[in-house]
Amino acid sequence: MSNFTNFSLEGKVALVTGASYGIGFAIACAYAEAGATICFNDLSQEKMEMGLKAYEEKGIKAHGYVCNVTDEAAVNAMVAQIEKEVGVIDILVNNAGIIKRIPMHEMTAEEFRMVVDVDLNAPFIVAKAVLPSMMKQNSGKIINICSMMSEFGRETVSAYAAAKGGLKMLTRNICSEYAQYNIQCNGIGPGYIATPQTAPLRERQADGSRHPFDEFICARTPAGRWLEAEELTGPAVFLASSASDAVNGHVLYVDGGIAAYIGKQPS
Ligand code: NAP
Ligand code: GCO
Repeated sequence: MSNFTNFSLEGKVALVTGASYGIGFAIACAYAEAGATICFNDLSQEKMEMGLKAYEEKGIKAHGYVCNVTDEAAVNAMVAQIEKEVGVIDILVNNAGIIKRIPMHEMTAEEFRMVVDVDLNAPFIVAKAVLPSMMKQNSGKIINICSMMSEFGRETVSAYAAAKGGLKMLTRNICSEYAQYNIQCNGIGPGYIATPQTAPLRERQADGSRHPFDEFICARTPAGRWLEAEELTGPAVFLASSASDAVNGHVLYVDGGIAAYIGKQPS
């Protein structure tokens, strides 16, 4: 089958975690456009219903679930319910994530554990829940949403960087252990995306000036701008489709060139 035409997700069932809005929502909408049936979860009934409405407004009949991805029993129950009422999950996107921006010497161990629980332990839990059916059908796609912090550190994000660095290695390990079942596990490493998660880094200052971090990121990104969630969707469809069956254990950085760039030189 030609790789140039097989980006279709027709007939596939996709689960995107934490996808009521933000990056997960954008990826799920693109998957629906490529032909997939969309399943997503959120932490609250309210946010999940908000998500369902947002999908409906785009003409997408999504299947929404309330599930905390750190709760293994709840995840297993959600996956079983999806398999019963929708079908075997062909594509998993581990998207749900949190960040806490606290200087490490001020961060409590509990705060560190909370971030690692959502950003690393949960991708393990959800991937483990979908693997048995993928192994049985001898096919599957697992995509972990990593980060520039899978490669770089910065002040105040010790827990997040540790988790996202671990997620890069979990991605490689799932590849190593499950490629024999025709399961591909890859990561997407977004650059700096304009979503609620980064809104505090873009807020206008009291005097109306740009946030210092906003200026920093635009200088650190060769594209000179924040990226949009929709700019992740082409790579996400590629990694979910048969066009990427020979791509495994890879983290695809969709970062506007950040990883290649030392930063804007003084003019
Ligand atoms: P976001 O706007 O904060 O959305 C995160 C989503 O995850 C929300 O729907 C949230 O639900 C959900 N979530 C959080 N904890 C959960 C849990 N325990 N169980 C279930 N759902 C949970 O984040 P985003 O910017 O779209 O980022 C999505 C992913 O991309 C994250 O993994 C993030 O680390 C990663 N990422 C983001 C950027 C960026 O620049 N934005 C760049 C690189 C990587 P609630 O709303 O109910 O809390
Ligand atoms: C931060 C940002 C980043 C982005 C993203 C970059 O505080 O540095 O939130 O961590 O979310 O992970 O790839």
